[in-house]
Amino acid sequence: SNPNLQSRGALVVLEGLDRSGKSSQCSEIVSYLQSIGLATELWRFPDRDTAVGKMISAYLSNESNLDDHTIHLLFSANRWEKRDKRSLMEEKLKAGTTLIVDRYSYSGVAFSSAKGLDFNWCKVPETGLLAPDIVLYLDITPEKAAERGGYGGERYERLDFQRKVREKYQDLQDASWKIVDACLPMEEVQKKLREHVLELIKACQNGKPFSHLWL
Ligand code: NYM
Ligand code: MG
Repeated sequence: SNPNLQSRGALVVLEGLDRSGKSSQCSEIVSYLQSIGLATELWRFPDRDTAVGKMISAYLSNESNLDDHTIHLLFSANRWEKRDKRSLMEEKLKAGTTLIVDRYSYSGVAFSSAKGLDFNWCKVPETGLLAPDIVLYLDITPEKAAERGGYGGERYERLDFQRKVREKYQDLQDASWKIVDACLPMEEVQKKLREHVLELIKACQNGKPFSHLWL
């Protein structure tokens, strides 16, 4: 049989600036898909529970300082380590589970290149990871994001820096991206995301082939 025509789950990535509403929307989509009987899991990067994730977490909370290249590679390693000898991500998808992923390689490139690291250099360590079937970008200006109760105390959560990150996100957009206005009422954002995801899940059930970064 043609492996390209195997039914599978969808790899859905949500991206956006801090305070764009990604995490809430991710949980919402997962609950919705599960409620209609679709096998779905919520993943997030950084995954702060792994050994590498703990180093990332310490860096983000300013408990440690790392060279910009070093932390970039740790974020990337945090995605690669989820493979752990086999590709857990691919196995889940092949088993029919849809993965809703809160941040992925695009955050890696956008945040590090916003610091001044070379954009193409930032993309290299992500090469060969599974490419998402769709990137749902929750678009918000940093000013509007900051109005939402302001930022927490983590590194990167500053207006001037978020402005640069938004520009880098714009340079990363490709055909797999859907831009959703994050300032619409929550229910409307929710509705748009659900529509995109349901259509995609159908395509994946019909055997949409996998692809890898960078398309
Ligand atoms: N971040 C996240 C990166 O700089 N590179 C990455 O590869 C990823 C996945 O971590 N400000 C940054 C973006 C966020 C911060 O993420 C923590 P979150 O979603 O706020 O926990
Ligand atoms: Mg954050």
